[in-house]
Amino acid sequence: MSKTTPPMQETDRLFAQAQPRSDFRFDASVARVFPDMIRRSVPGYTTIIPMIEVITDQYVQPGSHCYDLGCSLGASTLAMRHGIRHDDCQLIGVDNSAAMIERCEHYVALDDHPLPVTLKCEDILTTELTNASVTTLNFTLQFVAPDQRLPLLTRIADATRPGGALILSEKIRFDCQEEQDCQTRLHHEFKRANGYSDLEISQKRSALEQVLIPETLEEHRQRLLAAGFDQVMLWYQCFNFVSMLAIKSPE
Ligand code: GEK
Repeated sequence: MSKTTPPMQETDRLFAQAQPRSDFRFDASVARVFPDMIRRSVPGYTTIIPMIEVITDQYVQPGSHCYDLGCSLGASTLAMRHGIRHDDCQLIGVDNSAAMIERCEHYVALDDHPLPVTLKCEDILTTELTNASVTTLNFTLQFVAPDQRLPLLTRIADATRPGGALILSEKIRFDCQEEQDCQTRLHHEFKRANGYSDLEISQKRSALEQVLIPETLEEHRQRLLAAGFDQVMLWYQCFNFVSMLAIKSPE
């Protein structure tokens, strides 16, 4: 693909045919259909993305770094870019899927905002984090092994300037079994309304079972505080999908 050719927008039919169970991976076939897949699978995604711009605008600081960790094709990265009004900021998108980063480069090139974007094909557990004002984990932490989540969030909090923020969006689970069942049913109805069949829903669910590990809102809240953030707010919820804002107090 040339710099100016937009990647083809394909419909997600990855789980439409019966297939042997295997763990979900962010490979080239997923990267090809990703915009369609995430929009039809994650309730609230199309609202959260533009709000990332609004939140970034509120917390970005001159001369700081902004990170999008698990940037995929750059939807959240570009939202951050449009919220950054200082030309001395650095915006860094990180993803360990080469297929995602390769396509992300095209989306970034097609976007008209002048702030440079650095894309890194790296593991967010080891990528360098310094001098941050705004960091985004938009549906990425859920794919990190649970025992690695506190060390990662602590590294982010340590790298965040006073007055800076972390936007954390996640699929969550509920302690109350009745609520868990109800919210899961509503999520599946959302997917059905977006054209996914029962077979697609159940095959995707089992592919994600060992890969996407959801936690409760309270587990997230407590861990963000333990990591070094001073305030945690829930700013969005749609069924079992939420977005939180974790803030480090100004000095
Ligand atoms: C969006 N934020 O469109 N290191 C680097 N990348 C990782 C790691 C890791 N350890 N684990 C997972 N990823 C995006 C959507 S998708 C969410 C984010 C979803 C990457 C993985 O390769 C994938 O691209 C992304 O995190 C999660 O706003 O698919 O539900």
